[in-house]
Amino acid sequence: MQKRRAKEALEPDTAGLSKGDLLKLYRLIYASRRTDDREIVLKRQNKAYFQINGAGHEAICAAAGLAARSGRDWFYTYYRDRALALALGVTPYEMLLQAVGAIDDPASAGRQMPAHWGHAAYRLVSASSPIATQYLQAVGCAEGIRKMREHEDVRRAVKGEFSGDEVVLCTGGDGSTSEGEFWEALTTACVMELPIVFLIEDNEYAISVPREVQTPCSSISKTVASFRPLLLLEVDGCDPVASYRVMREALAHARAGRGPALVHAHCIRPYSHSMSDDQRLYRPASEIDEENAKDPVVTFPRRLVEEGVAGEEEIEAIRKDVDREIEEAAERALAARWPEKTRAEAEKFVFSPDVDPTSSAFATEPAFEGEPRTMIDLINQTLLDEMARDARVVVFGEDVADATREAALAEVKGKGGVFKATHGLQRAHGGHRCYNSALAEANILGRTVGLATRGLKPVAEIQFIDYIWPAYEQIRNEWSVLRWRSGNTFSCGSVVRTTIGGYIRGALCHSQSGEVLFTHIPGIRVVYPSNALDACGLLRTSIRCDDPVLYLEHKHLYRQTYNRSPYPGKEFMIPFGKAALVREGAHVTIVTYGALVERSLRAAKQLAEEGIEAEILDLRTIQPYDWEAIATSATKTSRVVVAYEDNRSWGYGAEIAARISDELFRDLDAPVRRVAALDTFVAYNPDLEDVILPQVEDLVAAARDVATY
Ligand SMILES: Cc1ncc(C[n+]2csc(CCOP(=O)(O)OP(=O)(O)O)c2C)c(N)n1
Ligand SMILES: [Mg+2]
Repeated sequence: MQKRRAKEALEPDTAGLSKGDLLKLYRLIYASRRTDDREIVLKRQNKAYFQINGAGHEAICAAAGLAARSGRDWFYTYYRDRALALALGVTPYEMLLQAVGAIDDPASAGRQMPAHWGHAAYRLVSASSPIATQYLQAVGCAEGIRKMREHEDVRRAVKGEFSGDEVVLCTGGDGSTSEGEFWEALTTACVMELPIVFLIEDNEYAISVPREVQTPCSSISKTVASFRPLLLLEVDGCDPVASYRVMREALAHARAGRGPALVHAHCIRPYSHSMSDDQRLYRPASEIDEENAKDPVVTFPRRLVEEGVAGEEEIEAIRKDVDREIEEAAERALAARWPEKTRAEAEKFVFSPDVDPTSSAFATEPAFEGEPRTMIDLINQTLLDEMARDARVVVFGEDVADATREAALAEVKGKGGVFKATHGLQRAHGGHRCYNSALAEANILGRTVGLATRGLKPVAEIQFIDYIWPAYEQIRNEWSVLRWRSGNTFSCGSVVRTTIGGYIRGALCHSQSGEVLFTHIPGIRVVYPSNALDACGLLRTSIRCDDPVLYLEHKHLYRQTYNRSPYPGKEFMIPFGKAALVREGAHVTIVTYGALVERSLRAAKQLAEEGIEAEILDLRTIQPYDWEAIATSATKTSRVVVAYEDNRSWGYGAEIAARISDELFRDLDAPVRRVAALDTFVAYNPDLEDVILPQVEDLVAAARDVATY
């Protein structure tokens, strides 16, 4: 009788959760804490090499997992989300496999630290370590979902299951909201009214830095209150029932297509930031004690008993069962196989193991049609045709659309990019396939990753490489590495086109090169065509392969008459890593690419008048590059110049020259010489620009020196 009364009293507070659900919540909360505890022991025994805990975040995380739909919604998480991962279906055993670095770790196959959640079966997208990169990727994923919801062409083209009303849940800490990417993500989620829920787990600290340093009035929900349309909910994240109610409301809001939601959940951090941190060094004991009184591992079972939902013995039975499961999991994980200690294993999944853009499948014959056209024209035509062929292809970036306000299209010609590379794409394929992004480069890259993960094929544009740097975090730590770090369970094959290079009086912020800052990153293909025909064939390969491709378009080459070509047809492709021998010669090899190809040809003409015949190799793709062609030519001429437009020091030529001296030393009759820009910036004044960037006479002098050495 008493029990029933207690249950009735509980009724309004259970948010529709049954006893079974409530006990499940408790089990998740307890299992999360105990898995942390077991992992901490493993770390102390040096059997795990890193540990970061989810302590104090279990209630909101378990509730979020229960409110969402595992395997149908998409999840972008952060390291405190152990209880969320458990709720989605990841087992303690799988978590401990990651802790010990086992090959069967489903998140990363031994590549990632523990607590970097990932599981393809649950659409739990592989997490990286930068604290805010997930926000923009989640937005990209939600953007893909919205396109699939509203546009049949996209929906039909994207492979895999689409549940119609799937949504994205993206989590982060209070400190992470200080990063610009959080604000960029929130902005786009609201502007595009995306089906996404942001969950901010606020434990008031970012390692030792308290929230008053990070957030105006110390409250992220107050700070974002003016964002529209954003459903804003605040909750005690230590109360699993209240958390469930709020998460359910937020997810239902996004699911119904009413736009994004943000849940601000107040959590605690009883275990310090990580095992490398001791919060007693910067937090008074009284503050920690006060917080610990809210610990859901203690308060929730007490409440379940007090409110008559369960008896002590039921709670105890859950604890015992979880303890046993975790102990077994730890024993099995400790016996689990490691990855093979081989180079092959270490390099596996840097690129797609299934689609090889260097293969002959990407070597197709041209079927020329029409008059010769410029490089910019053929890039445009290739995009137009690839979009027609594959509705997964979406083009976005700054100013790429013809006109965002589609009503204007009837009256105007359309913008189509500051160089016109994307002109007419929106008109031909619709505003959902070619559209303007916010003026924010990290936003473009992060969304590219998310769109590609959801199965679309973004071909994004960064207007100038000079402005790509805010996106470098996404490029370096996310775009390049998603496949590798997830053990090939997630990937983001996509293309980022950007303009590069000088000789246009563009001064320092419209003339930069910097390509080595990308070729140096594993996992990215870097394409750098020197003429219209190659631009077409290589762009098609970039779109049809399954790797991240940085496609560099030299502004100076866009409209030169000397590099024009008739359109080679809708199936024309050039494989990556195959140089073009653009001139044969016996005396010296010039290895080059981009704008220096034509300059090298001019230099070769002058050299020929002196009796020096230069052989010129156009690399066409600089990652991968055609070592075989370089070695063949270098062995033939025994004399090599590497010419590139970027700053000379630590540049592309350094790597090529180093490899030539390493592997072909005996074949050389002269030192390898580099021709490159001065180690300064590109100046506006024409004379200064001429001095700074490599010129024909520099090439002539270097080739003559090497040829006559
Ligand atoms: C971009 C970036 N900068 C710094 C770090 C190092 N770091 C890891 S966690 C963390 C604090 C994050 O605080 P918060 O977002 O509040 O999450 P919490 O750890 O409190 O749950 C920092 C500075 C990082 N991982 N990424
Ligand atoms: Mg925090």
